[in-house]
Amino acid sequence: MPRTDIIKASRRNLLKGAGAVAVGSAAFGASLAPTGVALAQGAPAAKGPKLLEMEGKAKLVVLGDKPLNAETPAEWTDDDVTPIDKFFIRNNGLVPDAPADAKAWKIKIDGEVDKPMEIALGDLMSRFPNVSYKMMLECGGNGRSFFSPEARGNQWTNGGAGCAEWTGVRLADVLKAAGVKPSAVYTGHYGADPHLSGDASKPSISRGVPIAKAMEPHTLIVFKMNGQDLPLIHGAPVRLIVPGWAGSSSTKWLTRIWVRDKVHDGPGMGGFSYRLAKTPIVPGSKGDPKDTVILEAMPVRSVISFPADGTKLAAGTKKLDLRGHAWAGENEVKSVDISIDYGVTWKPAKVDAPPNKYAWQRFSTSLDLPSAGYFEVWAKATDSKGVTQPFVAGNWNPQGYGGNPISRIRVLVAS
Ligand SMILES: Nc1nc2c(c(=O)[nH]1)N[C@H]1C(S)=C(S)[C@@H](COP(=O)(O)O)O[C@H]1N2
Ligand SMILES: [Mo]
Repeated sequence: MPRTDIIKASRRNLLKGAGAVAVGSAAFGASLAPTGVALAQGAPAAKGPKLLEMEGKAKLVVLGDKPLNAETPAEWTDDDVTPIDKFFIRNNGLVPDAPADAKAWKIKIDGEVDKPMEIALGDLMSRFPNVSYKMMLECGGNGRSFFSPEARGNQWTNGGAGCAEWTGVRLADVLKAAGVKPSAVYTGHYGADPHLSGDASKPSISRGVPIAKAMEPHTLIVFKMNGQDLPLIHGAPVRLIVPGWAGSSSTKWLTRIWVRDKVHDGPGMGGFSYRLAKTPIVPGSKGDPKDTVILEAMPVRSVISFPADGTKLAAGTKKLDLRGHAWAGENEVKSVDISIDYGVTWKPAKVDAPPNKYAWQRFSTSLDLPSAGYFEVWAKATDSKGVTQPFVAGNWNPQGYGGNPISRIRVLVAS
């Protein structure tokens, strides 16, 4: 009943200043300085959004063109399995050409293994058991835009994450077939995407994971996404999915897994890349790469998928149905609490069990709205270790990892 219209509810439309119905973009924008009281999570109003125009993809919010990075608006995270067209895109280099013969695509396994091998994708698919799981892929920089002062990199809100159904073979099965030596410590992953400079000898990025994570039964070499052949932009014909961890080790266009006797040192492993401050540093300070540690599992996070930020509700509305998703890296989400009074009081939402480990979890509730007027709805997820989302992005670091403040939307009940 009560939900009349969405006042150009999406952040994109708010930013465009389109449709100043009842509550205009200016009214919202002005109250949302990072240090202000109202902390609802709109993107900075100064930067107009650019929307993705790509065949097979929805109009995602483009954060950068070269390399291409685009995020999923919160109101498009309502599906239990993120459709391919709504799934975020994160590239560090250029997109390689589609292979003429996907089954002939070769993957090399070498380094600390008894039997180094080069296996064609077609053989890999038939030789090892195929498994499917619904699992999160989340960019290490998801939430970066919530840091103050601004941290370097793509200004993701909460849209650098999605939960797709991935089909592939277990990396563990392939590594076991190659015979992992006791000296194995870490993996180093390589993809076929050319470096931005066009220099094909330079990997655009090459990250890896500790051997234990590589052997975890949900870490997959994947060739299908939501039951379809992997799309080129998501790594066709074959990629890694290292669920729950920073997405950067989920190498697209996979060509090689180098099993190493030490922590991998490819591009994206050093400096401040995908690293957190070992001890807290002064926000905005230069920092020292020596005082950082590798970002591994992603922290607990929630996103409100319904209603959209900026929704205007009809006069007399007393109830608001709210939905969203929450996830927590290696851990399960145990609770999600909702506040409509800036964190003074909290009400637990219903949280569904995940279909399998590493899938996001649905939360839902019905809220009582005490009056007409402006409300912020805040959602705070807590994981199985008791770790909860902070009110603000803390533990500032130069490239902005680990920003997971409670999620927020704004609604206006007409009077
Ligand atoms: N070869 C290759 N693999 C890559 C990347 C890349 O730039 N090149 N980006 C990584 C990063 S940082 C992320 S978050 C995910 C994004 O995957 P998606 O574009 O399918 O959403 O892919 C990872 N795999
Ligand atoms: Mo990423």
